[in-house]
Amino acid sequence: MTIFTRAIVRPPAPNFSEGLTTAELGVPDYGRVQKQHQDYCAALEQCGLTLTTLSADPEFPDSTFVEDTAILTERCAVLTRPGAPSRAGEVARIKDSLDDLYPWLLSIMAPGTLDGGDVCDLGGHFFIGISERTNEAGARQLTEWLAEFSYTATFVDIRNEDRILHLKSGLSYLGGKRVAVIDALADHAEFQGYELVRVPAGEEYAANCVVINDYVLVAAGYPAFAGKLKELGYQTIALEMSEFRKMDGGLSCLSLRF
Ligand code: CIR
Repeated sequence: MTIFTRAIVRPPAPNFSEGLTTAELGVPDYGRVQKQHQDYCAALEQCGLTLTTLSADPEFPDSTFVEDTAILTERCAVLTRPGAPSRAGEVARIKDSLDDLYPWLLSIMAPGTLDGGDVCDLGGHFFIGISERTNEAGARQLTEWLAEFSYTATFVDIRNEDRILHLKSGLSYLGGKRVAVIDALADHAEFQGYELVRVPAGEEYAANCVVINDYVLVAAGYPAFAGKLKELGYQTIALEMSEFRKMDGGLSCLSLRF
């Protein structure tokens, strides 16, 4: 499993609630958003990560979801081209933070679109979700860039799964051959050969968990899934995510880890 040492985060701006959402769970409370983000950052530090904290950016209300703007690997980094027009400008804002870190900073170009939330790294093999945000051209470009660095990728078409925004809204890599997955995705042929840990019905939101070094970050309030992880021997850190969920965000979206 990759050892992570650093993460980039961007605190939510006061107009966070003006971002995109399909969730219909109400308007986020900014005080609670800030508290949940602070707790998230503290958890990343508990996992051993040193944080680069960018400034909140009210020009882009969704910009706290930094994961969507870049794909970071041990050998290269790829700037994305987000599928939502309102988020396109976020990429230029993250580029400065990555320029110094990655001699190989690549880009997804038009007509390709790709959101980081659709890209799951399983230790050198990548699942790329084809979604409302990530198109086949974007997925093909990423596959070609990754191949230059000896990584492989397969596509997972989630365009019929209207309950999830991104691939990683319904799936997470847990190390080895193990993948946490919601029932709606479990039958995809691409997952053959993997040990699937099913996320219990009713707890689908918890499928977006994040393995970082010795810990797994999980959303608080999903006890059956958290219990499964503990039975499998994982050390979990539960984080309240209610306000990010209102904007279709999950744990992985809030940082770029490397
Ligand atoms: C959006 O719709 O783009 C944001 N409100 C949520 C993005 C969540 N990102 C992710 O799952 N990687």
